[in-house]
Amino acid sequence: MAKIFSGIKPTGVVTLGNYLGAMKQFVDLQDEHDAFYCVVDLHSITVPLDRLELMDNTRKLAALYLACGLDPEKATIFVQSEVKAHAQLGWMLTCISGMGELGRMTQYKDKSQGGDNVGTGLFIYPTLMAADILLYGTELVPVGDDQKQHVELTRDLAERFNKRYYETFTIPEPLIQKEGARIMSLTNPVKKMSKSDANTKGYISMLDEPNVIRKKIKSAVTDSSGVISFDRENKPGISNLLEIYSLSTNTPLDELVERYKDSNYGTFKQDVAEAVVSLLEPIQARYHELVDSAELDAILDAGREKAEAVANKNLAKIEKAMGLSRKRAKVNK
Ligand code: ATP
Ligand code: LTN
Repeated sequence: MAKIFSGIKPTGVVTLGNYLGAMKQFVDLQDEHDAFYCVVDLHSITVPLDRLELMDNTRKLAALYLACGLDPEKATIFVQSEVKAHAQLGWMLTCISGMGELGRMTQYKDKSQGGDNVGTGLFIYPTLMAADILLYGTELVPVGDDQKQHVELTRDLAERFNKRYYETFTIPEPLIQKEGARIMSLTNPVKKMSKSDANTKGYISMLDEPNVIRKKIKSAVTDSSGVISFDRENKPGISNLLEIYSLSTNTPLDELVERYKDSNYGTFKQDVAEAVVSLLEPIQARYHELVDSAELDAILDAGREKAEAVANKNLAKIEKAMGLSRKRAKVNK
């Protein structure tokens, strides 16, 4: 069973892009792998956030993980800040990283654009992400396309550490699915669907009401050709809707293209909207049962214990490898 780690930030809403690009894959992978899924709250504080809002977001995201089908009997589900080893290893990896390589991260470049007052946390964010991954001996990291560069940096840091100290870390690989890796904005289909989009029409929240979903899809930007076909370059809007439809109903893309070849954008959009509503309704119902429940706390408490046991054991070895120990012991593998 390969070891898997992934995480989502509890920042604002969770979008359909997060679900189709990441969470859906988390669920599919939990049966056959040793999976750790984390609510990465320490990553959320890289930008200013109201404390009560962050607390609510953490619960909401954990409830959504479960509502989407993550099963605590199969996967370890926990909150990052509750396992202190993440911050500890994050610092250790920051110390072997370079300003140049961190400055080249596109997420940092995008998020720091135009601000004079860019937080240091935003800059060193990828070393904390590397710590999340490396702490568990992770082999595979299921993420959307935008995180590939961070996983590559994680690999570089792990290799550097292994060379400089002892052979300590497993070198992880990103696991990026072919479809759904990049769900685009509904208002600007050449930009990724993002929870940080100021225009709420650009994304579908996992908790949007059915009528809101219908309205957003109805007003999604397309093109004027009137032909329903998959061509990401020339027809980004329609291709994005086809991809959303395909993933929401587990129907192959070519089957949908064939089905709608003589149809029109109006009918097509209505059907996409109904597919998304049918996907999200049961998830939302389960979410509402869980979000304020004691069951959620019990699951996260158990998840923390399981994660902590693995993380602390591995951290002790990593600290020794780096020399963070009073005893001149050899690394015991
Ligand atoms: P932001 O939109 O603020 O940059 P984010 O949604 O990318 O945030 P996270 O919440 O941490 O950041 O993302 C969690 C996972 O969702 C990551 O694996 C990311 O690659 C994936 N993801 C996010 N947006 C999309 C998208 N539009 N399409 C596919 N996958 C996505
Ligand atoms: N950086 C990621 C979130 C994230 C993550 C991780 C993903 C933090 N730690 C570990 C996979 C593995 C993002 O911005 N989406």
